[in-house]
Amino acid sequence: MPTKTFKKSQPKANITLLPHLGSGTEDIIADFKRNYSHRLGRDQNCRSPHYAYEALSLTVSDRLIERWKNTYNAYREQDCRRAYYLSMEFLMGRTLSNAMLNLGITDAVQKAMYDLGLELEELVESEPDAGLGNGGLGRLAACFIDSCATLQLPVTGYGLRYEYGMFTQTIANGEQVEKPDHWLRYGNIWEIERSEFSYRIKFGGHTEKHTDENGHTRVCWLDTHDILAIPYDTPVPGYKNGTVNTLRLWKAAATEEFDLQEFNAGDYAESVAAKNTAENITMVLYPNDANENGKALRLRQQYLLASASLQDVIAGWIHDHGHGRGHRQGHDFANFAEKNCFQLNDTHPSIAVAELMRLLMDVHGLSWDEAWKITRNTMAYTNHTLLPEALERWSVNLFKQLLPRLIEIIFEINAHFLAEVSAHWPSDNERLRRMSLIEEGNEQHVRMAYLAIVGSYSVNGVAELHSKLLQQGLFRDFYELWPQKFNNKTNGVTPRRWLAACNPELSDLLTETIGDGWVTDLSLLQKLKPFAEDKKFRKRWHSVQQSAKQRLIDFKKQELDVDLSVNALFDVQVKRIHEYKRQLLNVLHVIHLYDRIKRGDTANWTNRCVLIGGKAAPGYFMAKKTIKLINNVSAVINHDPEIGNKLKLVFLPNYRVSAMEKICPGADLSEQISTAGKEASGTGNMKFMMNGALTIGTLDGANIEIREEVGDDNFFLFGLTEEQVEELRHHYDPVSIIQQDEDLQRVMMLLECGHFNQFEPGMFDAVIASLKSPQDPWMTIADFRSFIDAQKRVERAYKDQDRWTKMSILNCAGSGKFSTDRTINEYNQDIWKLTPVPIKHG
Ligand code: 26Q
Repeated sequence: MPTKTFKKSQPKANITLLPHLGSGTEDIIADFKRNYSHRLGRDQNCRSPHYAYEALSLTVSDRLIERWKNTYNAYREQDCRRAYYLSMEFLMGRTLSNAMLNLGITDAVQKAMYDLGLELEELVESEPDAGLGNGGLGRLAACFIDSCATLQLPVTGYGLRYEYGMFTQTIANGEQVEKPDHWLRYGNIWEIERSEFSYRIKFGGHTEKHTDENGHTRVCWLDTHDILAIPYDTPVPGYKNGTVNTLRLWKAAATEEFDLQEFNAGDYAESVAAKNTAENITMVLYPNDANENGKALRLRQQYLLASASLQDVIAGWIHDHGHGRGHRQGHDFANFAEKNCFQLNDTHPSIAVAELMRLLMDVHGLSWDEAWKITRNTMAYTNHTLLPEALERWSVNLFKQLLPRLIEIIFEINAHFLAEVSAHWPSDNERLRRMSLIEEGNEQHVRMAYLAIVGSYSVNGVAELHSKLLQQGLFRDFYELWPQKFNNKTNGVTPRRWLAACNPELSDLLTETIGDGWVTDLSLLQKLKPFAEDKKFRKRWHSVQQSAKQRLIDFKKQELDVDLSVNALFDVQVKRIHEYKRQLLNVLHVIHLYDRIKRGDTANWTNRCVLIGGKAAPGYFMAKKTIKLINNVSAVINHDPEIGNKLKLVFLPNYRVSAMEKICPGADLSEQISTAGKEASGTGNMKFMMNGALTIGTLDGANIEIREEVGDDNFFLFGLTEEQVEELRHHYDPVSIIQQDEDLQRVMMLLECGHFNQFEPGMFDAVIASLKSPQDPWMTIADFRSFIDAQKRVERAYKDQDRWTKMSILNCAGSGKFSTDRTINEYNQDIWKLTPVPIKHG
């Protein structure tokens, strides 16, 4: 382990002066060549584009690092208030093209590579995705840190450096097969290991009370099995502004005495195996996008993230503010809450509430009251789900074994909290039971969302409807107690990745038409509105859209054995496979269209190509069945000559960030069809809208706000409202709905007679049963008719290509609200209260 500083006696080595690296084509060519031959040791005989990718990435990375240092120094010098985004997931995708865009060197690099006889596109494509997240929540974290850097806010992302990211999905016989994603196999040139900032993380052991020299009771956590958290830093560049923020990801490692203990016990093999247990902690991302409860390894991961990140912030604090020596321990934390805040990305890092208490009291000697005041003024919690079954609960017994000191603190927080509740609602025992951080029952559980709410000064949902429903439903008691804590922050996506980088042709057209200000002020897209009436402009828009569709077809050509035509309506649903997202409703519609073609009902037909993609959690039975159904229906439809170009159904395997970058520019129609009241926000909906797709959707999550922005005429609305869904629950009768709808009856008949599983009897029984169950929480059948009617409106609109194009322009023009720049400005104004830090740059 490298020591933290040079020996005091040594003079400061003069090794920190950085030469400024030029960004012209010639500079890039020279550095590329040097990196390729000297650092990587490759020559013209090397066939793999991977090393050219690495040489270029090193070249680009070197240009980030000088700005990175400047940013780091500026934050330290100005002693500014800072925020930390704590997240178990950062779904970053690829880095190279984003870094080039934000440095403003894409054109120079393109030319440099051309001069070298290389295809930039090919190098970019050889970068693996950093898939350290499941879906929406992880990608939101990535978009957020991009916007923080662009807005020049001093925000650091803290997460875990999983050795294996989100699994790779392949399809065999129509079914999902998971392959491990060893994304670090060929190294990761973007990260820098900083072992000098490693911390010890305790697990197990027991606690003891003792009285210190000042007569205060102190708790010691003893006989622990420690592991080491080692940080790896990745630069996060702002858009052409000199700011480079940091994403710091922790890797678990064995401590030195870990080896020694076992070694002294004489068993070398045991020793190496034990080392593995430590290093396993950050081995793999849990591939569930809803709660899979109870796994000890997951709790270890969460605690590692919380503890290492808090220790890191506190160490930095003491380093910069630790001049209060001579005072009683703890004095130095007087301004800590003024200068620091932590945003918790869902409850996953919420053990941070108890860990900050522990560090402040047990390590730094603060009293309970002092520590609690700081904690409650530094933590802020974002919720991402309305499904009660997805709220995290951890067994108290597991906590006692793994984190005995933390469960003590949680119980004490609960005691103080329940006293507060009692004072507010005297002798309301039912309320105390409901609000307790500890759920009683056969086994006690910690309600992590409640811990997060109690320990935070801000609690937010991620779309207006979602935030409203949290206040009226899931967190109602807490809202009654502390209404001022609750707020909404509607999600967004970064327009750099999700428009400027992924759709260069559309970007050029936008910039030519309204200037380039939209890249950092997306509300300027409003200026496009008048152009919707301009026939020449519409023609250009249409041709840009068509060429994006062609690029999508070309990208998928090798993989898929279907012929797709740019003249068909591209109808796309890509997202995690989940019952509440209702991919099944989409399939019912496809089967209905198939049935119409088969019975000759094809007057005025609109050719349609339905693309569905997404991963199922490996243990989620119904989600896996849904994938199988999509693939089986697809096989029947796509191989039927009678169907031809009228209808195609394609399952897009291994949906991920880099796939979405090709998919969203090529979509005509975006499917956002969740059961109303179930999708917290959605963010794919925003990416599609920004790229000119029209939405067919329910009044759910951010769809509501999308419709508000673009107007009812430019949005295909269908389905029950959240209130209607809740009302219908009492008397939902899908079987009678089916009986009363001939089209639906025929669709169900095709499913039930095994038309799509001729040699696989019973394959879809569970799917059929769930659709027909009066208990079906997702009420797919209830929205069938309304969905079919909305799809007919889609077809009519698409027939009139000019009208469609107009609507497409207006969708893009209305998407300004959904930039994470707007979202982050709101977080900053209402919660973080940071001042932007300008960075000098050349
Ligand atoms: C929890 C415990 C154990 C293992 C895994 C998990 C886990 C992991 C990921 C639970 C949930 C998630 C991810 C949730 C998620 O992505 N939610 C989505 O967040 C988006 C961003 O706010 C919203 O737009 C979506 O509506 C919401 O579903």
